[in-house]
Amino acid sequence: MTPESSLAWGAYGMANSKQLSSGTVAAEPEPIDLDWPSTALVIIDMQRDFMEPGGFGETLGNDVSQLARAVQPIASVLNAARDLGMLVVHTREGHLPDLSDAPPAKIERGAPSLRIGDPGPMGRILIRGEAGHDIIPALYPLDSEIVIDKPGKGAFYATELSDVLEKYGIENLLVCGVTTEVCVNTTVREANDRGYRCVVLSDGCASYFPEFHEMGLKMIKAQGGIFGWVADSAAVLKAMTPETSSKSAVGA
Ligand code: C5J
Repeated sequence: MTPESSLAWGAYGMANSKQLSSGTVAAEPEPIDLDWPSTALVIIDMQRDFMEPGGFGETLGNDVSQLARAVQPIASVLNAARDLGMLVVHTREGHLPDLSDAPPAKIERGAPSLRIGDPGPMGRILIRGEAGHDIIPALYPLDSEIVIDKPGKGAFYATELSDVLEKYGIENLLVCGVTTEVCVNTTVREANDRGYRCVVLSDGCASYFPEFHEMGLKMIKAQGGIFGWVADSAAVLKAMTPETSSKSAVGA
């Protein structure tokens, strides 16, 4: 652990003798040992614009109810991460009100019922500061948590995420959110190329297309984990929780 990461652990954590410093996650394609002080929970785009009627996701013709299944698994892992004092990062996809960071090729794409920047029932579609751009109440960030605003699908593109992770000595990412095959997959691929070990929560991700969700997870864990590992929230919680894990405790 670098000095920065021990600082992060102290700053974010309420680590005590009952809390774990590491754990083994029963993941696919194989179990992975994670050191919690150098692991961040990254929650991708759990925004009203994707999750609720009237937002960007629905304007594209999607059934937004397909995404609701990811909320409870994410909430469970988020609570455990907060208890452990892990670094928590939330991301939001969206654009500046003047659309200067939105490529015309993105705005003009397809035939949505409303385009990015148009006024909708939750404010302008996919625009920073509008109600639809915000994170859903069930997963709302604490003031101490990091929120990364991103103009693209990947959380590293045109954001400060690399600097944040480096500052806190992060080497591993627990990744969840929506949608599995778009922003979660793009972010995991970007992270993998930057040297992070990514564990994707299978039930903490969702897609408007269940078959894309399945394939999106398969693509990550295939070929010996070509982009990372996949585990469900129960397996991750088991590794994070003192009562259920056999791993070492902080100070033990
Ligand atoms: C999409 C995302 N689906 N957060 N964004 O456009 O996956």
